[in-house]
Amino acid sequence: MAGCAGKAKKGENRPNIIVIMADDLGYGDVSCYGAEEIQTPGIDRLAEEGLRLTNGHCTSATSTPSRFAMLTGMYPWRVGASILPGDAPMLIKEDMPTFPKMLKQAGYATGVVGKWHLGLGNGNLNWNEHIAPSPNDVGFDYSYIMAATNDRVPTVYVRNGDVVNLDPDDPIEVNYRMNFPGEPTGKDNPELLRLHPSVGHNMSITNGIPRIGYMKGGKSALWVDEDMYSVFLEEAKNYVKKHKDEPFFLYYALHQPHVPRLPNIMFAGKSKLGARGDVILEADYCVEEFLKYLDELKLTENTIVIFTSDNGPVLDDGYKDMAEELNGVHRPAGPFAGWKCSPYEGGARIPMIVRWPEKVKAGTTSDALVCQLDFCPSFAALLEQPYEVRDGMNVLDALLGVAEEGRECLVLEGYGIDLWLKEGNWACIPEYTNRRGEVVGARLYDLEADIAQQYNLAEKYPERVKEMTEKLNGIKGY
Ligand code: NG6
Ligand code: CA
Repeated sequence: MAGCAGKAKKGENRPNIIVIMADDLGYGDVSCYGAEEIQTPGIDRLAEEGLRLTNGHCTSATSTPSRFAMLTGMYPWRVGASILPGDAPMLIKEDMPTFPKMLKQAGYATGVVGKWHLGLGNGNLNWNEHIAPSPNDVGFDYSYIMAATNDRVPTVYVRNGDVVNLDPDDPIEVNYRMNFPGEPTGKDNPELLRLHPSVGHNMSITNGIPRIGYMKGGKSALWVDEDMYSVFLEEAKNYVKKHKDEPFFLYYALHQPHVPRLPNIMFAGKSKLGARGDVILEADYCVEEFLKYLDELKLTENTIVIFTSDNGPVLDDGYKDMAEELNGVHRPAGPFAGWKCSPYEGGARIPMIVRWPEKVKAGTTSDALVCQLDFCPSFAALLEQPYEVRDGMNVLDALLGVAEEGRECLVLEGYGIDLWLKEGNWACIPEYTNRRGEVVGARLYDLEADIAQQYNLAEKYPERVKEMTEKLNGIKGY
């Protein structure tokens, strides 16, 4: 494969860089990764025109930690990252090196559209005033985001640190501990709901959907879930249009297929898999339309588009949306064991496709071990930008399909600080003490012989468990 990529010189060739990140999309949810029950032609187009990585990882089996790692190049458990509420303070410190800051230094315009989930403000957030820090204080020139997740309040968009369409006479209040007097909740007012929770999700109600957290006011600013796909798609398109004549970076963070799964009428009922399948079709449509728009603007050739997901899939994630009942024989995590939140391949091995027509050979695949953690150091190398490497590595050649090898090892994370190590063919989850104080024995899997992680070989190979545990502890401690 040598010869299909070369290093760009500073200032000579600065390709646009776009990271499209889906939310909770599994390895097996995409037809170019083997899904048969659902077709994703938009995402498949990227694979046909680029490199499909089959051993690509997010660092973690949940959103906040994975996104933190992608944007900082640092393992998220170093800062104790975990799923954040909608009113959490900004997790990325203003003095931390970030992917967008590195690109700004290289002369790029930088924007983020979609799900943020990395905190805003410094605590005691007032949603009615300008919010800082926001993404604009950690490297993005432009941001159009939802603060956390689509199941968490406040259910409003925030543009460059200001709530969009807010009426000053109807201020927003948010509280994650207690309700505001007189405000209905999913728990007390099930008659107001059009989608019921299966677990949690019983606090404030927006658009007939109960959420996590309490919120009051801001009526004119509330989002409409069924329109979110188009709001973010139009924002993403406008961003590239505005910056088409200069190098730009866009982090386009899709909200699908995270709960609540509320497809637009264009997609409702269009998959065999119920609402979860429908919103995967919706996400795929967004990718397809967005790629067509890059064609229209003649940006396709010199733009690196990476498509990926923030963690593995889940069926029932807290709403009675029939995802389990209608799943049939579909395998959202593909051949892997585990799901979102679990310390197995299915939690953190996700789709990862790199398209760059100028440099990456079309229709290729690679099983090099790579991680979203590596995006920043790798592109810093491409652009010859100084970058203080912490945990991410320069695996540029693997990301471009020039080298067959990526990393030798990678630390991954389930839910909470539940770390495991992947090294070559081996996955090791060291012995640990769970929240109930019980000791859970070590687990060791040979991924080459046992991709579904069915056979725990820890007792058979205690030396390997010991070595891998020490290695993991060493990485934790450095
Ligand atoms: C969990 C929520 C889940 C989802 C997840 C975050 C409950 C019972 N579960 O706490 O629905 O919101 O957080 O998902 O509330 S993530 O993809 O953003 O990490
Ligand atoms: Ca997620």
